[in-house]
Amino acid sequence: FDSANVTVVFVLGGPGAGKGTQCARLVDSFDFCHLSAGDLLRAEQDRPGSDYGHLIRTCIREGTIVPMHVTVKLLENAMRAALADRGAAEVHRAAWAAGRGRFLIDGFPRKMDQADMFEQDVCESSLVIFYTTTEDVMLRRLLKRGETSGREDDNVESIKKRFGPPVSTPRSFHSSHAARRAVTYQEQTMPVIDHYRTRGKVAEIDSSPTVDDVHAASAAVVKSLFE
Ligand code: UP5
Ligand code: MG
Repeated sequence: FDSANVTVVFVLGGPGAGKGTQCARLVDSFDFCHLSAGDLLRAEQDRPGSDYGHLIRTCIREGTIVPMHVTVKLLENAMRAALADRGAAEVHRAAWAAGRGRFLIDGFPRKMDQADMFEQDVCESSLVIFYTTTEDVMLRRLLKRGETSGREDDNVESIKKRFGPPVSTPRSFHSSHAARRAVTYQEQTMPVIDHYRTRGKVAEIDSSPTVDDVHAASAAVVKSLFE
């Protein structure tokens, strides 16, 4: 993809931080195409004939990260489809009609190797929106969503695995348990944030307030990208 024609915004934050909710609002305000890596993986998992269904289901339940080539390919395909679809139902608006694709990539990259692969093979990102709140808030939101979501990972056990061990966990604990334990958000995703932070691309937004308030903060950041 030519970054001259495509704007990519990564949206990161812990499980239940509100990525999907905020992306939906940003789509309405800025004509983005919203691609959730988790949603694409769940769709691939359920696709009859997929070679990856079993692998994806296991990773999602265990809160581990699906091998990156699977996720990057799904994202790339979805981006191509959206660009080819320009002018059609979902992406009919001004920015796209003028030949510029705008993508919100939600829940990706969660690991440094994914970030490198995406930027090399697909496109550079312009901005990383990073939603932060406490694990308490995230846990409460996910358990509430779990009452109706049908998501296999909206249960206490999977949620804890998705959070990963706290950053303060002693090293000795990691070395004996890391191989078996899902070490996800804190250990793997934080280096991605740090990487983009040194490049001045991270907008950190507190996602504890109401959906409207978080949206206002998010819209202000995104607006500056297009001015
Ligand atoms: N809610 C949201 N905002 C609120 C607010 N301000 N006030 C009150 N309530 C609020 O929100 C969660 C719930 O909170 C909703 O009910 C919402 O109404 C409410 P949501 O917007 O859905 O949060 P989100 O951050 O999107 O949470 P999600 O559970 O989707 O985050 P995860 O990062 O855990 O899930 P994702 O789908 O991205 O990934 C799932 C799994 O896929 C991963 O664990 C991993 O196994 C796999 N994966 C990969 O392997 N590779 C990838 O690149 C991506 C995913
Ligand atoms: Mg989500």
